[in-house]
Amino acid sequence: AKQRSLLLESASRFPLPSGAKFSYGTAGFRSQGSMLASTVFRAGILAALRSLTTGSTVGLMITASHNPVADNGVKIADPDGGMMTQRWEPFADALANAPYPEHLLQLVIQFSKEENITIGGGQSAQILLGRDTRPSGEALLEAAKQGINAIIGAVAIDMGILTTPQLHWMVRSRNKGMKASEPDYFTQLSRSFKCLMDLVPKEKIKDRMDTKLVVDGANGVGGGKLEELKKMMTGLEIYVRNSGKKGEGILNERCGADYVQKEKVVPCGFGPDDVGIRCASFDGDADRLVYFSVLSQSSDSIDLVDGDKILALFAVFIKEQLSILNQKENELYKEFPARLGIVQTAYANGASTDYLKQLGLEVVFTPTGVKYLHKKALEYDIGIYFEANGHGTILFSENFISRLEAVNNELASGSAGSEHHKAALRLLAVSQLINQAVGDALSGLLLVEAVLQYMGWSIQRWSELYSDLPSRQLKVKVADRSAVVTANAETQVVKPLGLQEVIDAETAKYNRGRCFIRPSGTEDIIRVYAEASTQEAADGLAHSVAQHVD
Ligand code: NG1
Ligand code: ZN
Repeated sequence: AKQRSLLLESASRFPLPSGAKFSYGTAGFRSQGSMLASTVFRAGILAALRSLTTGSTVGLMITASHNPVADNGVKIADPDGGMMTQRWEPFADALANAPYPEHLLQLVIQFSKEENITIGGGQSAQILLGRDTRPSGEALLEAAKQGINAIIGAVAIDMGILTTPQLHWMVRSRNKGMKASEPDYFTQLSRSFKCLMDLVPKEKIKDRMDTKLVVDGANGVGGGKLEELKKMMTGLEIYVRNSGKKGEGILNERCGADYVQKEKVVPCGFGPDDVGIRCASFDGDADRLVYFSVLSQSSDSIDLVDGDKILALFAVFIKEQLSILNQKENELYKEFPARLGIVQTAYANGASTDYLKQLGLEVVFTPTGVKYLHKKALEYDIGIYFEANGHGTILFSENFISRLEAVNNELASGSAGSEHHKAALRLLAVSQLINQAVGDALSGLLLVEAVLQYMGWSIQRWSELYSDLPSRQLKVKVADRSAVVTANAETQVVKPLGLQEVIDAETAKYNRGRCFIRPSGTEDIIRVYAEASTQEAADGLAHSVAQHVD
């Protein structure tokens, strides 16, 4: 009875805006920040129930990533630090759209019954809260707290302003019983980075490439965090622009990873003086990372080094370490089998997939959205996944890590300092550096830098691993995006009937043509992607297919 009145009373403070329809989508709820108080309040309830039923800490992050500054959003991190289980998404949607407090209460009662969740039975729930730098974030955080407090036994812990991956990392670390504060995060990243740098082969150090790096922080949360992390590190000369400090510019406006990747032009704050220098862009909540270099003094064109190429760089490095571990001439040689898997989506540039397959790697595809890629990558000893837009990470299985630790221990006594031993140490350091919960621009950046030093590669040399096929992405506004249904990792249209045949016929007209369409999970549009041997051809293919979507 106490729970009922508490919930009803709290819910009455957060009325649903009229005419709104919320959907958990690809990456949580998103909308105009001013529309979201009721949604975030309800997400607080959702997070509390998720924590109660798992008996572990969960996370709630308030961010709209690369979207405009007036937008905001909310998503839940599960106990392992990953995205909330998809099984709960229908309940999340129902909760977010319940018209009145009574409906909300009924939904909570009914769902708790179905999921065997006992509220007020003395169990406790713990929810870590984080938000990015958006102005609407503070009030929304308060709404989340009230949602959590509306469930008896649930406790909100405000972690302050964070990058999305920091919050996911904290949830994961806390549930593993490890240190989980922000200083712990910075310490883990800087230590494992140093470890990798110390393992750079001596002969590579003499022709060591430039250590200078300029980072576009999208005027979001990542720039400031990088500046904090920088204080704990040596070996890199990092300059941050679009850091989000007052007066420097607007969040995600003409800057950031999404802008750079989609528009392929120089972001705000960068220009002729940066020609040839290694540059990187974060998105607004620092879970995406792309690199680029400014090509000429006179134009705004860039050489984009996207998520696919970051993936290729990591894959080459990991594969090399695994082959060192498996060299027969190693002292204490033992076979060290490891299943290495690469996960991409249909947006991966065709040239990247060809390159990875030529290396003999196993490449698999999933639908768009990190939740799908992450799940697939978990099936391997080492799973590397990246979206072309720069969201990705490397996952190590627990079994693999313990085998690696065992090898490391054995070698540390017998042949410490051997190549064999160093390869094991490098892989262990990577597993510490790279965020195991979710894609993370900060940790990804440090790994890219360490690997470039190891290879002795400039950004130009890295970019030449393969040349991207020209591509074009278009958005088509439609009355009902759910009319388009796809299959085979979104590469085939199954509804409306006949549309796939049209796409096939158009695609066949182009050399190296590839084209697919899919409904966006975050915007009210259909996305069209086309690739072909020239830019004109890719544009032509995308536009002709877009006409048939309308
Ligand atoms: P949608 O709107 O479903 O295409 C976009 C990105 C995804 C992912 C999500 C979540 C593209 C083409 N799509 O999803 O890769 O990052 O946002 O932020 O970039
Ligand atoms: Zn993001």
